[in-house]
Amino acid sequence: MKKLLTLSFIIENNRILLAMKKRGFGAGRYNGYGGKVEEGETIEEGAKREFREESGLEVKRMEKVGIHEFEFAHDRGNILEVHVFHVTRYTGEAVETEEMKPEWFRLDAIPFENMWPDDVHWFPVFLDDKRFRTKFLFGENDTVLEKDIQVVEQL
Ligand code: 8WT
Repeated sequence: MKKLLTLSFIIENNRILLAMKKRGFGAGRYNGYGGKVEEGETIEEGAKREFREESGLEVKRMEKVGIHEFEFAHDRGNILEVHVFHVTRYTGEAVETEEMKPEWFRLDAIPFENMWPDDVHWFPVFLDDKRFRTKFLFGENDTVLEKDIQVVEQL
């Protein structure tokens, strides 16, 4: 089974917008904005909706930059297919919600120790403005058991 999710980031002026997830899946970690794609919406529509709901920002333009396949060792066969977007035009200012506390980070000071353990592996490719396809297998405590990161011409 595959589940479709989105994950979106703003990068501007050598800073990236991350949000501390305050509750639910991934609580205690900085992350981009995203979530499940719902029935009846495209992946892009889902990405924009989640971005608006979680950040208060309205996406005007975004570009798909990567696709992850995440799998957990204790749940083999259940693939989380995560479509990653770079938001290049938006309106508004990020607000704190019950779910997320936004914070801008310099690109040379990304808090990888407080992020998903896969991020430290693929962010360099993302920040280098390359397109990517990855597969990660997670074990106990979300440790990375296996990883495969491919730079691709087209997604
Ligand atoms: C990540 C958001 C994630 N890794 N890098 C994530 N960002 C299922 S493992 C995982 N959510 N979930």
